[in-house]
Amino acid sequence: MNNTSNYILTKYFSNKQKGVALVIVLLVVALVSVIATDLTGQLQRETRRSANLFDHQQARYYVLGAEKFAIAILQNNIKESPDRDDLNQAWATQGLYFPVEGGDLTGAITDKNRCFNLNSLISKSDDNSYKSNLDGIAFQAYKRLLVLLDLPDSLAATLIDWLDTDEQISSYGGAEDLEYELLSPAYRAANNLIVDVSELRLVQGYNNEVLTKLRPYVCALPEDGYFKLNVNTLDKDKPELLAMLIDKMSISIAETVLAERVQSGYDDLSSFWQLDALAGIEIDSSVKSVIQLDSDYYMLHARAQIGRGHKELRTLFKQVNKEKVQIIWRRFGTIQ
Ligand SMILES: [Ca+2]
Repeated sequence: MNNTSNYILTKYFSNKQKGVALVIVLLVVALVSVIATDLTGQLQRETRRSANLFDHQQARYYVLGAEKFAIAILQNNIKESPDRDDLNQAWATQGLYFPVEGGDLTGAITDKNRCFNLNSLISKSDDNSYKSNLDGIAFQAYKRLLVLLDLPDSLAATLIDWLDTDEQISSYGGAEDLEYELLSPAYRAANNLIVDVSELRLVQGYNNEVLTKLRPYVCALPEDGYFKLNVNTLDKDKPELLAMLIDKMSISIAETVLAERVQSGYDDLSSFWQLDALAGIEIDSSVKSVIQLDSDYYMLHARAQIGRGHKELRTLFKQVNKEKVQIIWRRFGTIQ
């Protein structure tokens, strides 16, 4: 090979190496660009995620702040009015709205002595088992409530069996383990207190249609045998809760009784029982023991929206011995 050929070959390979190097550089630049873009995206996502978490955390603190505010209001209510609760008092103010930094906070307290406590259907006996009383006022009232809502009263029997400790069907239409074990998937009766009204979905006969009708009238307070209604706070649109107590009381009489109540409620029970609308109706002492002018249980529903974060809180309170306000349970989020 002569010198000229060597020169041409050297030049050829030198240019080829430069070309390969250029391609490699371009590839590296492209790769770095892709990595940089990805990192920027990740950083933006992380920044957004951190901001969302911060907003959620802020919203959580705000609803917990609302809970403290609710306790202070209820505590003050004990001091100012230990034996009487009505819708004119500060705790009953609905639709409170507080603009806060970065968003808003809303909250409302409702008393839970304006609904039928499902757990009143059973009582704990000396051997720590839960027993039902089919002759008791709670069972009789619940059966009447079902009928007033155009629901079958056999739903009272299935609920009693779901709650009571024994595995004996309480009355016609009841259901114990045997009925639930035949289902797919199979399960067993709780034989215990109901924690949330939504648990009724598991009880035989309580389908969506039943729950839609029943839910506004019932609650699940964590106390067996506890049946107490505050006539000063009963919803005027739910006369069934009054009519269910007395066999001879029609819905129209119950509506009249509730309509006559002024916003500040009754000062004493004797003036309530002496209402003209109740004249001629025999009131049993067991019914009188249910009707009260004060409440023990209250529910706070608070909601905070901060930026992209929001939090809902439901807290159940009890005024214990009219001395202090105790948190019974606290749930974040909406439970249906
Ligand atoms: Ca049972």
